Amino acid sequence: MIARDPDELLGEARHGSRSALARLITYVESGGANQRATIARAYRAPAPYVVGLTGPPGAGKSTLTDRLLATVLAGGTLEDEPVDEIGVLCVDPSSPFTGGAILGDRIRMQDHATNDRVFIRSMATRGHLGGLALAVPDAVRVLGAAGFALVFVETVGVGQMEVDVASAADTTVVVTNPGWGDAMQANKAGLLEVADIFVINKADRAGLRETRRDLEQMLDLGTKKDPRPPILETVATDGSGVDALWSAIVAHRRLLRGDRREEHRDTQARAELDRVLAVMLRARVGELAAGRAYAEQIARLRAGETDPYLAAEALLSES
Ligand SMILES: Nc1nc2c(ncn2[C@@H]2O[C@H](COP(=O)(O)OP(=O)(O)O)[C@@H](O)[C@H]2O)c(=O)[nH]1
Ligand SMILES: [Mg+2]
Repeated sequence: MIARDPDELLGEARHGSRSALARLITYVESGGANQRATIARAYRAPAPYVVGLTGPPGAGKSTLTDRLLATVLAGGTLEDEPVDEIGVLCVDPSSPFTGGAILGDRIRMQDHATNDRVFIRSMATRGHLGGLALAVPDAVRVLGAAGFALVFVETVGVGQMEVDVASAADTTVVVTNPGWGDAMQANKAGLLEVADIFVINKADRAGLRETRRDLEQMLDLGTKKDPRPPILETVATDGSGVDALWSAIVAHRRLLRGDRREEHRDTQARAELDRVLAVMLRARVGELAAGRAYAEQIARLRAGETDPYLAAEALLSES
């Protein structure tokens, strides 16, 4: 029987218990007293270094992650720090059955899913107020508290979620494929906001040059990132370009741990607080909407006696 107390579980997780670690992540996903106790401990431990891989379904994120795992496991260090254990969190809302997502990712990551230095977990994306995968940043911190120095987060890029998840990542890799110029144009603002590194995976396919040109153009016109995100080419299925990708990731990390250290910590702390504030405020809206004062304001709006701005101010000032 596993201990249920978060402190005890964390102690066990630090000593390598995967079931304790899995239980703690379930706590941060599911709410309640254990969630808060787990989170309270997790955020007091140093955060791991987080590499986010985001992109559409089928872009090759899992295959790339698997290759990157192999690279890190073979090297064993993250420049200055040894990497004993690596976490992988997968967020795939396009899969209606979490079970299916787990199975799919496990099959793709078969080489490493059974490696005892790798912990792979599929995160639920539903059940949180508006916040898809809200628990991902918290789960990342649980992994950090359990002693993981490096975590990969794989997420399907869809609008706000990719931005949310990127805010939990130190280095965000946007994975595209040849022929996706139009799809990228449609989501240009989101991509430019999150990408530290672009990867054109499936570089063995036609349309590589056009896609690179489209990406370069997009960066020419719109990037605010400094340094400009590099555009790399990979073939995840045979490993081509993966070492160069890892080098680019490490170079970005070096920047964050060096000159940008304070700025990066500030940005991350703000992202963490804003994320939780937004959720709490949304919950507050729900509470207000269930109240009597809200029903009164609705009646007044229907009767043409007020406007939504006045009504909202009235509700907020009463609460
Ligand atoms: N031709 C080619 N196929 C790839 C490459 N990378 C991944 N794939 C295939 O694309 C499919 C989707 O890959 P997967 O890693 O599951 O994508 P994800 O949904 O982004 O995680 C799989 O069948 C992979 O074998 C690549 O570089 N070239
Ligand atoms: Mg995948």
